[in-house]
This record gives sequence, C-alpha cells and structure tokens, in this order.
Amino acid sequence: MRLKSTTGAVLAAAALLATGACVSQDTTDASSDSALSGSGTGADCTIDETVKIGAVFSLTEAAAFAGTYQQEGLALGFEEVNAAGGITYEVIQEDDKTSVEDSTAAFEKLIDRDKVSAIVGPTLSGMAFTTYTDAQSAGVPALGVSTTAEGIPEIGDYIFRASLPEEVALAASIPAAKEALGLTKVAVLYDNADEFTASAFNTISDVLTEEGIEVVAEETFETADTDFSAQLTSVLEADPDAVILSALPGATVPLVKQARELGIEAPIVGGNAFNSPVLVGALETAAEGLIVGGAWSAASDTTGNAEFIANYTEKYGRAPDQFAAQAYTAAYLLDQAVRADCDANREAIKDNLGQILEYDSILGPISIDENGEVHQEPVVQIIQDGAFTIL
Ligand code: 1QQ
Repeated sequence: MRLKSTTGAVLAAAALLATGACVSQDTTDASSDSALSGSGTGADCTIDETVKIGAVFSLTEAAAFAGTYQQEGLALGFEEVNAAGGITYEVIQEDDKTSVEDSTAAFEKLIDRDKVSAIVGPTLSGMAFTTYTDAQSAGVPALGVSTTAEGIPEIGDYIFRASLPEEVALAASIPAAKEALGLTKVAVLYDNADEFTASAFNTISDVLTEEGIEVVAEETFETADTDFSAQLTSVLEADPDAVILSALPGATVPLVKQARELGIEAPIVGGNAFNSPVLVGALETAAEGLIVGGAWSAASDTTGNAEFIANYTEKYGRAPDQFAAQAYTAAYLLDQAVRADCDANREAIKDNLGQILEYDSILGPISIDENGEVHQEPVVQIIQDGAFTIL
C-alpha cells in the first residue's frame, strides 16, 4: 500500500547496548531458522515459510475496550500485507485478560512454544514492564501499539513501540486546551496504581509548569475505585478552569459522571486513553467537551486513512478507533522490517524495526528510531455532539 521509504540503511555505530541484564538467547528458535530467510528484496522478497507473529492484547476484562480493536486492526493489516504476496504471516492471538500473570504466560507461550518471529502488544503499559523484560531476555522483538508510559523502549534493544508516548500526547493536549479555553488554573486527578496513568502524571506536572498553569487541586485514586466524591469535592471547592485527568476508561466513566452530577462544569483534558469511542458511548452527554490528545483521528486526511476506515467498518461492522489504527499500522511496520533484508528471523526484525526512517502511515508520517521509540505528530481532538472533532 502506502510504503514510502525503505528501511535497511545500516546505522553503523548506533548498535544499542542491552540494558545491563544478561541476555540468554535460544538458538534453536526462530532467530536461527534459515527457512525464514528468503530471496529478493523489498517488494520482491519471497519467504517460503509462514512467518508467525504473536499478538498479546487484553481481549477481556478492564482493557478490552482497546484490546478488541487492536485484535481487529492487526488482523486487517496482516490480511492486506498477505494479499501483497511473497510473504505469508500468521497471527497467533492471545488474550492477557488485562492481567500481568496472563500476559507473562502468553509471552512465554509465544516465545517458547510457538517460536514466533516477533510479538505485538500487550495492551497496557502495566503489563509491558514485565513482559518486555522477558522478551528482551529471550531475544524476541516486541512492538507496542498502545504502551505509552515513560521508559518502555528503554527496556532494551528488542523493544519498540508504534504508540505515541503519553508525554507527547499530553504535551499537545494541555497547551491546545490552554489556548482554546484560556486556562490559568487547573485540578489534576490521576490513578496512582496504574503504571501508564502514574507516569502520565509526571508529564502533566512538567507541562503545567512549562505553560505557567497553576494547580489548585491535586487528587489521586486507584484503578478499581468507583466512588470519587471525596476527590471531586476538593476539585469543586478549588474551582479550576479545567480538570486534567489521567485514568483508564474503567475509572474515567464513573469519575466524569460523578463530576458532572456534583456540578463540576470545567472541561476535562486527557491523553491517549480518552481516544476511544467506547468511552464516549459509556459517558453519553457527559463526554461533551472532553479534550483528547492522541495518535490518530478518523477526521485526519493521512495517507490511506479513509480507505482504512471504510475497509475496517465493512469487515467488522463498527468504525475503527486509535487502537485499531495503531495495530493495523504495526502489520505494515513489521512487514517493512522483514522485507528490508528479506529475513523474518528475530535478529533481522530487531535490526530493521529500529531503522524505519519514514513510513507514510494512516497515523501520518511515522518513524521508529534506533532506540525503538516512535516519532509522529500528535492529534488533539474535542468531543462535540458525541463525535471526535479536531481541535
Ligand atoms: C498504556 C495506555 C493505555 C491507554 C492503553 C489502552 O496508553 O497503558 O500505556
């Protein structure tokens, strides 16, 4: 489809050092299978053996709001990539049930039993800090498509992400909200039990300081909390111009509803976790005015986006979201990394995934650097009349 540039340029001295941990690699696995190394290059690459890609998403429990879209997006992406010919990918899908234990078991199965060439996922940063350490030790490339907390690519040189860091999303949404709404004082509420939301709090504090916005209330809660009246009463008394909220949808829904019931009318500003139609559906009218920083918008005229939305909607009977869009993009990024040297072994994918210099994706122009970090423009949206609109 829309591949603009190639990978494969070898960045000589940039080889990454593993992060201190002793890395033992299984030499009998996909990292040394000659049948996974093909002939031809780029679009002409042909690999005889089916390339197995593991996928670990939260298909059930709290993070299923994202995981089910990810499963669908990734499947659509690989369906298209397979149709291009030369290489056949098989996705082995696992459900981590939004649990660290299940995520760890799924990674182990994919690495040791299925001997996959690479793994996409998991859904939450809270699982990734454990599972990526395992993937790194086993020498298996892992590509995050929604793991946005600080420190993820730093886990090691087999760890990559195609998911806009929450730092970048919030560094866009907070200044955009300041400009649109003239913010001078805000309340900050965050879930301090989740790795992603707690890490986002650091960014929120930094951005607010940089923007000269005063914090008039700061409140914490935990992922499974359902009653936010104590925190919201403090927010109401502080009378902020806006509420900056770092939470997963499970807490966001009751929290925002209770805020509105209590009479807090201030706009609510957040990042990647808010870029979900599931959230809007659950919040109904309470979602109005929510300001969302993220990686993708249905309203963006990025290359292939309209076609992606049409194909996805036809296949699954519902419109895609950011999580579907990022997983879909991952199929193309992995294919590009495999085609660079026409080699689907773990080492080749690891060497080439960090050298995607410019890929014109549905998320806009995207690159992955030699440290495994993604670079792309964030999108800031506001929910108006139940729909995401670019701010
Ligand atoms: C993370 C996230 C979540 C919003 C993914 C669903 O960004 O855990 O890093």
